This record gives sequence, C-alpha cells and structure tokens, in this order.
Amino acid sequence: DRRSSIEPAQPLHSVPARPVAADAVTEMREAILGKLAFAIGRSPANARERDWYAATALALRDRIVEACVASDAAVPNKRVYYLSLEFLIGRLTSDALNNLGLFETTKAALAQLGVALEDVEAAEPDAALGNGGLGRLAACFMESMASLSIPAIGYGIRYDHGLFRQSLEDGWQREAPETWLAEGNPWEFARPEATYTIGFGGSVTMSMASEGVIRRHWAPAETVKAVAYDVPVVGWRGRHVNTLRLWKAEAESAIDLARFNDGDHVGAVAARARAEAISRVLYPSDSSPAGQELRLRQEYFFTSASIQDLVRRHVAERGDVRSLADHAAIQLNDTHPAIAVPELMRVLLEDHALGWEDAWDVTTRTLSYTNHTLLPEALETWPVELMERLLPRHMQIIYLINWMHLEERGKSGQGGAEHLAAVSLIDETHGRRVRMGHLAFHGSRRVNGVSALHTDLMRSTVFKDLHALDPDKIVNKTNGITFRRWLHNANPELTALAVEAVGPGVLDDPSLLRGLDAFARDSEFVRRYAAVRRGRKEALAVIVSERTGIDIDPSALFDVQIKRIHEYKRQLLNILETVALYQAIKAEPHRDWTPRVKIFAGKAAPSYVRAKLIIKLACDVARAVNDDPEVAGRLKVAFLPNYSVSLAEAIIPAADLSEQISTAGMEASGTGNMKLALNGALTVGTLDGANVEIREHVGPENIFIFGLTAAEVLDRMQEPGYAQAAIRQSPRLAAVLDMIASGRLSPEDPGRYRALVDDLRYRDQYLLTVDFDDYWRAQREIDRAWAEPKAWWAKAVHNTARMAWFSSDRSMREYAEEIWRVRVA
Ligand code: B1N
Repeated sequence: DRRSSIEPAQPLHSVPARPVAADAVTEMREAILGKLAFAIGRSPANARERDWYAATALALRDRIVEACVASDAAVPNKRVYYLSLEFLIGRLTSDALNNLGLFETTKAALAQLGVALEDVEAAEPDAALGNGGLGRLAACFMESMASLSIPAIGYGIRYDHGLFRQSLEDGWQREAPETWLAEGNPWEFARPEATYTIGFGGSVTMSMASEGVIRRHWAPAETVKAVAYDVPVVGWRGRHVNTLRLWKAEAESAIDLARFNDGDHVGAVAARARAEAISRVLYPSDSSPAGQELRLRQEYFFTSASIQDLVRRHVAERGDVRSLADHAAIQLNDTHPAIAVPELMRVLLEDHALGWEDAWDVTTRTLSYTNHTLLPEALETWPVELMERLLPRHMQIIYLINWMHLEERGKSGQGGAEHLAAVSLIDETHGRRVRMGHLAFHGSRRVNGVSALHTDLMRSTVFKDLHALDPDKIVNKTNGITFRRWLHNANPELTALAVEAVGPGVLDDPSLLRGLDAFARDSEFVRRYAAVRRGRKEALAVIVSERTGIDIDPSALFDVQIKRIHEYKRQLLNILETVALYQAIKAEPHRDWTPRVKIFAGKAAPSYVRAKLIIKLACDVARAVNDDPEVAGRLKVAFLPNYSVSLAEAIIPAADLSEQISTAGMEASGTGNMKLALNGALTVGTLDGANVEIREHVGPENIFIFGLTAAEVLDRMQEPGYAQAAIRQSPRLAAVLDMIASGRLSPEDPGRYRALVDDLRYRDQYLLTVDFDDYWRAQREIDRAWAEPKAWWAKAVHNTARMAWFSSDRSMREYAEEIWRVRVA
C-alpha cells in the first residue's frame, strides 16, 4: 500500500529525487569550474551569480551535445518544422537539469563550491521571445516533441529584445526594453555556416526557359543575411534533443565603403541598420496585427530563411525536392509565417524548376496551419500595394493561386459573386488586401483550431465557405502544456507528493495522476496537499510584498487572473466584482466574509490605451480596498508587475482560484487555465475555449461555470440595448458603475473612468454587464465552498488528478498522427 509510505512534507527538492553519486558530483563540479575558468575567464572568488549561471549552463550544454550529436547522426524518415514568430521559452536551465536528471547532482556540485543552485537559476534571464499563449504553446510543443523523440526543428527569430519589461508607475504601465542577450546566451550555438540571403523589393524578370515555357525570376533590390543560432531542446530523460533555430538578421556588408570614402559616414552604415532592424525587437502585440512594414519584413525574413534551410536539407539528404512532403511536415503557427505558401512555391518553381502543378502539389501536401484566434481585428491582412512593393514575386504567385482557386469554384458551379468574394484570397472591401488566413488555409493540407469549441466556430464563422469546399480539412487539436515544466519543475513539492501516492511512473505517464482521485478524501494526503499549497502561498506572499509593498495573508483564498490584459479576457469584469464585494463588505462589515486576495498580473500592448487604463483601475481599486480599515483582513487586491514565465511559475502553485472569464467564443483555447487546474486551483470560468473540455475532464462539480454560452453571446449581441437592460436589472452592478464613474476611486482625476463606464453602459462589446450577476453568483458559491475545506480540497485534488489529458504530449501525439503523419517512438 503506497499510502502508508507517505512521509511528512520534505523541503523543496526536485524530481526524481535519486541518490546522488559522489563521483558524478565531482565530475559536474570540475566541469563547472572548467567552464568558469576557460569559457568565462573568472576565478571562483570573483564569480558573480551570472558567471556561475553561464558556467553551469555551458557544463550542461556539453552533456546535451552528446545526445544532440546522436539525434543528429541518423537521418529520420520525417521531420517536423514548426514555424513560429514567437517562442516564449523562459529560463532553460531548470528544464535541462530536470530532463537530464541532473538536478540533485548539480545542486550538490554547486553547494561544494559554496553556491546555491536556486541563485544560479534565478540569474538566468527569461527568454521572452513571445507575447503570451501562442508563444508559450510553441515552447511547450518543442519540449514535448523532444520528449516524444519526434524529430523536429523549431524556426523563429532571435530577437535582441524580447517582450518589454513592465513596471507600474503610480499604477500606470511603463515599458522598458528587455535585454536578455546583454551578457550573451550560453544556451545557443552560433551557426554562421548556416546563412541565407533574403530578398526584398525589386522586380520580376521573364525569360524563355525552353520552347514556349516562360520562367519568371525575382531580382530583389535589397538583400539581408539570415544567420542561424541553435538552441538545443532536450527531452525528458535526455533521450532526444531537437533544435530551436533562431534567425538573426545581418547586413550583407558591415559598411558601404564607397559612401564612406565619399565622406558620407552615416549613410555608409544606414543600410546595415535597416537590415539589422529586422531581428531587433519582438512586436509586443498579442492578438492584434501590427500592420507595419517592419512586421511583414520579419515574417518574410524568418519564413524564407526557414524554407530555404529545410529545402536545402531535404535535397542534401534525399536528392529530389519532389519527395519533400514525404519527409517534411511544416506547421505554420498562426498566419505569421503564411507567406511560406508563395515562398515554397517560388523556391520550387525558380530554384528547382518544377512546373506549377507539381509545385502546388508539393506545397499543399507539406504545409499545415494552426489558427489561434477568430477575433476579426486580429486576422492578418496585408495591403496588396505593400506586398507588391516588398514581395513582388510573391504577390504574383498569390494572384495566380487565387485565379486558379476561383476558376475551380466557377467550374464546380459555385461561381456566385458573393461566394467568390468570401473565398477569395484578396479582400476587396477595405481597399485590396491579402487575407493571410485564407492563403494559409488554401495552401495547407490540414488546418486546425486549438480547442473543440474554437474549431467548431472556425467551421461556422470565419472559414465557413472555405470549409464547405473541403470539409475534412479543418481538424481540432486541443492545446496542451508540458507537465515537466508546469508541474514537475514549477511545483516539485506537489510532484513529490504525487510520486509518493501513485508511484514514480507518473513522471513518465501523466495518466497515472488519475490515481490521486482515490486520495481526494484521505485526510492525511489532503493535509499534505494543503501544506504544499500553503508553503507556496507563503512564498508568493513574500514576492507580492517585495514587489508591491502589499501584505497578503496566506490563509486567505488566493484568487488569480494572470494573462495578457485584453478587453475580451475581461479583467474588468473581475474588477467590477471586486468593487461590488468591497461595497458589500462595507455595507455589512460584520458578516463572516471569506477572506480573499485578488491577484492580477499581465502586460498590456504598449499602444492599447484601454488595457492600460484597466491596469490603472485595478491599482486604484487596490489602493482604496487595501487602505480601508473596514475591510481589513477580508479583501486585498494586488497587481504584480512584469508578468513572465518565471513569475507564472511562482504564482500558479500558490493559486486557489483560477479566473478564466473571457466572453464565450472569444478565447480560442487558453493554456493558463490548464496550468492552474493541474496545480489544483479551482476554475471560475465561462464556457469558452478549453474551459469546456476542462469541465468535461474534471467534472462539472469541480469547476464553477457561469455566463452566456458562445451561441447565446452571438444572439445577445443582436439585441439592441443589451447593456442598459442588464444594468437596469442589476442594482448591484449599477452601484459599482456609479462608484467608478463618480471618481471616488480616483479623486486626483475624477473623470478618469468616465469614458470607460460610458462604454460599458452604452456599448459593452464584451458583454460584461450581461454576465455580471451570474459571475457574482458563482463567486459567492465559491465563498461558501471555501468555507468547507474538506470539500474544497477534494475538488482541488480531483482537478490535479483529472488534467492528464491536457499534457502537450497528448497534443503532439495527435498532431503527429493526424496532421504530420510522423511516427512517435
Ligand atoms: O493563442 C493561444 C490560445 O490559448 C489563446 O486562447 C489565444 O488567444 C492565443 C497575434 C496572437 N491567439 N492569437 C494570438 C499572438 C500574437 C500576435 O501577434 C496573435 N495569440 C493567441 C495558444 O493557442
């Protein structure tokens, strides 16, 4: 009986906690010292934390290289190429340590040198090469593919500056550049030999290839070099290593000598600055296209480099480009790399002299596309005029693809003007623009959504007409998260408890978590589960206090909403409920209110004025509530600045309640919802994105669902005056809106929230007013549930026990089988 083996909680340690061999520790210690001396050039006495980090990373990298070379030696039958403008990988050291099983060894080695591993880990800057869910998903998928030994290369951009650093100045978001590369990156290998030329602008020339066969050739006006930097991605137990290949933009020549010699010293380096701007900075917008020329240059830059690289590799290995689809599956992470469709066509037509039909066949059997959003404002389109100027050959190819596509429709009797306008790759309604979603769809073998609901909505809304033409093309692939990072590494205490309860096999097979169901009412197990949570809440309280000056009580319910700030995610709904609760407590200060701490974290796009105002409102509400002696102990509000992967790793294990409250139909999936539920937070959420499937897995009695369904949202939006009607029916909501509009929360600027409240009263695009009362009801139900600890912890344990399906290993197996058709070892 494993239950009898449960010991009192141990101090923080990683998994698997194996005995550490002394000679392995010595070897690691010497390896780290060697790197410190010969790669960093420092003595142990003078080494800073950052130096120890670099030395440790380099020592680990050597271990990975051995596996790397092995993974590299054999030519796999098929490779996956994952093209993504974002990879939000965060810190790599703890991932590598745990996947290599070297955590304890390295900890002991560093301890012998008088260095704490935790400090070394903390010295690593987050690689924030992504905005949010989309970029983090790409990182989870890379880790899972390595763990499943799926041969894969991730392709992206090596941004000098990842996502900006957020600070709060008097409650207002301020952005500062992120400089993760300032002291170099020990995890990367520069590969100057893997360099490609990327063209922009210029013109298209024609020549006669043979009798009657006209070949077109692109002569770009401007060229930039793409230089590869490889980051190894090591899988679980170090069995397999894949590569994340990130492209850096470099000028063809460092300086224009002719101009320099003419005395134009600034002009001589202008071209270089322009070229290198391409990989300078990540666009900080989540689900809204930047629309600027530099963004299109980024998209084409990394897509072209990646396509050239993978075609070259294929031809080197197989000799004939025609078999590409048999040995390569290219996944487009949203439309950002959709230019891959005409780029692959161009390479096949121009560099490999394929005919159009053959090139189209190879292209559409190789590419697949994942859609991540249906929000109309987020769908990428590029003005035809810009495309013609920047990528004239690609624009021609798009025209030709579109012409054939529309011809086909005509031939099959579907040539009505309205239908053709709907399926055309060119949108003619707001000037002429290329629809990148349509382009990616039409050029792909499979198109997938990221949750069951989202995929259904793809079929019935944005891609309705294209779907009707090819009903098998759209498939669902519900997102997942890597449990190695989001359970084993982020929550080693809970993992150790799970290992004790259900055995170490759970580290390899998350479905064994299901065995925890049997412990949901086991008082000793639950005591320890709760003690693990308590420890992490105490640690989070320290962080909150250090970073915000707000003191929070670890025995209160920690209610967290952590994600990008966006109107559709409805942080504002959470704030409205907070104000309502504040008013209710003030009205009846002596009732036995459930003590709550509302924790917010998330970045707003720098140009998203409304989102920044919502952050300010959260801070204004925090000030009013936290300073009010009448609510003391019952309600606290904290906005933690600079949300990041590593901050998420600290918050998630400490969360009791997970806020997943987007307007139904608007959150494609969500993945924070999965991380929180896996760690045992109960969800309060709408039937949106993957919440729907989370409910199915954890059971409706273990989740708090409220609000309109996606179908009801669509209907309600058609009813004029829905917001006013909802406010009329809810005196509680009316009082909240009055308070915010009155300026009482912002006495130094009483009009600050007038427009915000007016928007809710008269427009309310995201139906906050409509869902408010049901949200309040759900929150009070949660208060009552918290007051019954046995039942609460049983629900929490059931959540952890039943989330196994949301492992990104499952997602990757599904992609491998149904989209890529690649074997999983
Ligand atoms: O992708 C995640 C989903 O879990 C989220 O629900 C979804 O909102 C997110 C343009 C995006 N959709 N679209 C983006 C990001 C950057 C950008 O420039 C759009 N991110 C999502 C993973 O499927």
